[in-house]
Amino acid sequence: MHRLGATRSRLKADHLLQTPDTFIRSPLPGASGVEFVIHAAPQMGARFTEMTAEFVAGGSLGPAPAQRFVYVLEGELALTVGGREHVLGKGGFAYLGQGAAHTVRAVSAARAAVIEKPYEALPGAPAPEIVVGDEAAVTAAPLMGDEAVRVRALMPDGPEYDFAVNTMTFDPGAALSMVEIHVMEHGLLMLEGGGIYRLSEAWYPVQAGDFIWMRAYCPQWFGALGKRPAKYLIYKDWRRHPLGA
Ligand code: UGY
Ligand code: MN
Repeated sequence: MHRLGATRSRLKADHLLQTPDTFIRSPLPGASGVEFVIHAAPQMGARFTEMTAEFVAGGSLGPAPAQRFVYVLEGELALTVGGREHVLGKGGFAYLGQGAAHTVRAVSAARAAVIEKPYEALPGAPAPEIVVGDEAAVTAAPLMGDEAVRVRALMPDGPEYDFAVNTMTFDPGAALSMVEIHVMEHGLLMLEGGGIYRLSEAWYPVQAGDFIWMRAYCPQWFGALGKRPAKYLIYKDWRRHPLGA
C-alpha cells in the first residue's frame, strides 16, 4: 500500500521529524547481520550520529568510529568489554569511550539505539569510564520540580563526559513548562505514547517510533496526549565551551 506521497516526516533547516514510514535501512562497514536506520548524521547538520540498529540473532556491530552509546529497545545484546560479558535486555545501556575495545552481538533478534560522537577531550579531565547500566535501576528526578515529568540520566555527569543521554517520561497531559531554546542539539527517539512536539514554528503530532533531530537553538516544547505516559530517549551535547576551548 502506498500513501500517495503523504507522510508526517518533515525536514527543516533546524529540525527533522522522521517517522517510520520514511525509514530506509542500510548496511555499515564491519557490522554483520545488522541493518541501520541512520536518523541523524553530519550530512544533515548534526554533530553526532544516531541510528536504530536492527539485529538478527547473532548479528554484531562493527568498531565504533567515535564514542558509542547503546540503548536496547528490544531483544538482548551481549556486550564484551574489558574481558567481561554483559547481557543487556530492554532498557539496558552502555557507554564506550572513544577507542574502547569492545564487541556487541545480538543474543536474539534485537533493536537498539546507537549514538556516536567524536570525543572533545578536556585538558586536565580524567579519561571517561565505561558505563554499563539498566534504566530500571536509575532513579527518576522530577523536571524543575514537576513530578509529572520524570528524567532518568543514563550518563554520569562529570567533566570527562561531553554528552548526556536521558529518558524523559511525561504523564498524560504533562508538558515541558517552557519553550526551550538552547545551544545544545538533540537527538530524540519516541519510545512510548505520544503527544504534540513544537519544533521551531510548527506543532507536530508525534508517537512511539518517531525520531526527531533539533539543531542548536531550535525552539522546542512537548505536551503528552493520550491515556498512557509518553516517553522519549534524548541525547544532547553537554559540558563543553561553544568555542571548543
Ligand atoms: O534536556 C533538555 O534539554 C530537554 N528538557 N529538552 C527536551 O525535552 N526537548
Ligand atoms: Mn532541550
